[in-house]
Amino acid sequence: MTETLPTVRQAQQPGDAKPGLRIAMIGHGFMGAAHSQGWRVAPRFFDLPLHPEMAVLVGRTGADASAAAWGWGEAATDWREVIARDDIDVIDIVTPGDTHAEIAVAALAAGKHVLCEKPLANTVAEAEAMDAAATDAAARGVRSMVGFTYRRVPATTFARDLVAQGRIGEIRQVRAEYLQDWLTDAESPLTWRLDKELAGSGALGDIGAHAIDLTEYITGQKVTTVSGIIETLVAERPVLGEGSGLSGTAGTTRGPVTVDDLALFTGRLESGALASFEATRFRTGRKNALRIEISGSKGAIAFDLERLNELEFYDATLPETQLGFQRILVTEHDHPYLAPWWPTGHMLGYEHGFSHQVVDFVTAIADGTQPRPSFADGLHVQRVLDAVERSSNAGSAWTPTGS
Ligand code: SOE
Repeated sequence: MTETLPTVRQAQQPGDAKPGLRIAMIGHGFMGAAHSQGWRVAPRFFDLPLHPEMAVLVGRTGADASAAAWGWGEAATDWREVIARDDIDVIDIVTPGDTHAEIAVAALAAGKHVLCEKPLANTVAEAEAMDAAATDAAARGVRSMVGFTYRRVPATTFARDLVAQGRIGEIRQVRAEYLQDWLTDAESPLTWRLDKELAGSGALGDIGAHAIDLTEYITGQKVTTVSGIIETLVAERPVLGEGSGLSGTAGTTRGPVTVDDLALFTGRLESGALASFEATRFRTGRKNALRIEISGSKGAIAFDLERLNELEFYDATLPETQLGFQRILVTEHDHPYLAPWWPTGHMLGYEHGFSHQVVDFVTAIADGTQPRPSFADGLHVQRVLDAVERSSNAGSAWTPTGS
């Protein structure tokens, strides 16, 4: 069969009449690199209604080098000055969680659309303030979205579609886990993700938040009550010597780890179905395994981020002789987000979710609709995280999430 190649859209050419959308990104760690890739690549492959321009990269130190490397027009050091500029339309927040609320609330008040990395904030109170600011801004046509990027992996969106079409029937059980192992070495240093002041929580908020959001996204149901336990496995580590984030090196003195390393919890969905969750950065050998398995009355689906182009689907309505999980390669042009990419069978990777995130956010801005996940969705996840911590403190008591 002759394969029709997708039309690859070239970068915006002079004379292309699309209105511009000028972006300022605040922060330039690992997520800054990933978001930059999204902003740069999305308009080259997708026919966006507005043309994102990578205008300013903001960072207290070293932003010049990152801006040059990732293709931002200029670098700046003061986010308040950048938010006050008339030539900026969007603020993209990729800083540690302790600054999300202050930046987002200020940006929304200044009439800038805001994309904010997950988890939305470090506390429920901060997330509530952000949600209130977002509601107020929405009335003025200003949009906001939280960066739960794994919703934008074609296979997870396709899983959501199958569930919505009733292909697995009534949901009876969910197992969701996010497993990494980058902290198994007890001598790896105290980066900001191990500091409660900066990160809010540990594995729970960093990666457990993804497991919660993905469960709610695919099932279309919220987690209403939880029972959990969180634990710190290595209480002290070398302080940070050189570098930062995931690539920081160990210094000579030691300091306390103030966040959880492992979070185990069960939750009830709106329908009453039970879900089990696990978030750990200590699962030896698992590098980035965000896995979800959903069992229903008519079938089941299973996804693993380490094999992100695949979705397992079990159709229990087939004759017994044909039963079995089928492995669907989610690379067809008719699968979600895939039309403008490569010929059938040619895989996508981690970074494509960030382009899809840009597509959805920019489209919503142009259409004047509320993009999802909204700050209200982010606030809800924050309440689930908070309920897990409260449950753990109360000896794993069942604790309503309040949503
Ligand atoms: C580190 O644990 C991390 O980068 C998370 O912060 C991201 O949200 C996740 O996507 C990958 O792992």
